[in-house]
Amino acid sequence: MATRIETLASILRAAPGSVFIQAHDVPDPDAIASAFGLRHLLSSYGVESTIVYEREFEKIDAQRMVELLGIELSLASDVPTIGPDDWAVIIDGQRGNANMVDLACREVAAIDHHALRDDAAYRYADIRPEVGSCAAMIAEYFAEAGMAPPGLVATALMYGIFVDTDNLTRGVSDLDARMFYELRAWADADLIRKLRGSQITLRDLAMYAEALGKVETHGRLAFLGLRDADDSLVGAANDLVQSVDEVDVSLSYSLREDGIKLSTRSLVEAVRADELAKAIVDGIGFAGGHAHMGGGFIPATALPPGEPAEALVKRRAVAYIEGLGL
Ligand SMILES: [Mn+2]
Repeated sequence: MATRIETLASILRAAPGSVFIQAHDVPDPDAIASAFGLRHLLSSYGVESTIVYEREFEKIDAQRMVELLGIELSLASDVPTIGPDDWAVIIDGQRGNANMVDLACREVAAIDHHALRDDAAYRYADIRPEVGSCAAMIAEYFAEAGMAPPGLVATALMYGIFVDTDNLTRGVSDLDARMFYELRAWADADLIRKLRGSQITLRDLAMYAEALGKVETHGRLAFLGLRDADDSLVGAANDLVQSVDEVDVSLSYSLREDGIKLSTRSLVEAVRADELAKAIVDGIGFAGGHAHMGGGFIPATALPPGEPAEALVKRRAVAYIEGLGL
């Protein structure tokens, strides 16, 4: 039986134009690592590809990862040749997601670990919502093909697993754990340690310091309000709130000119983080995620007049939690 990478490569060989690997907008370490690994795999099977993404990464570890591991990737807007003859593999996301810009090429394949969208069809789809990281799926492609990943690829994949599973504590599947273990043989532990040492910048730290003093709680639900924080910082700050002993479910949000960005986390089975995010944005925004982590956005233009945005998201979060009988 053909391995996954053989199947994908044989489909892509028929591309009339170039092959692109598209990571989601504002790519995170898992998306970057997965694209990096897939590019190497495809190249070994005679398919050359270019990694593209939309909207620059925000967190410093993603930027350091690209620099330290020598990962080549381009902003889609810097690749003006993308056209209908080109084919793309979407990685760590799916066509139609709010964080996946629609490029001019044809999206023929998707490799992802988020919930399956039923509105897209591909020639090749490997979508496994039960896996904690896309990087573990790509690591498995190497294992299945009997290939040892190059050291830098293994390092990237290991870091991707690390970040998406919050240090192997969130949504970890057997595959994540097994691949993490296998990658240890080739990954560079010093580089992983360096990346761990570049989580936030001094500017981020100042923003955290200000916001953390103002965390509010409602029972075991906590709120953290930020101003003009970018998407990844909202999530990272929320992880910190989630680590507080008295907090089971946390909502962090950032008020921005274009709207309000949300991040949700849950430690308890009774509350799904993605459902909480969807309940907050219901009818006025979009949201998604997993059982333990979610996110969403309400555009400023959709915010109903008469109620401050902060009050609205808190009120809706409390109503949702209370509606669950908690
Ligand atoms: Mn991911």
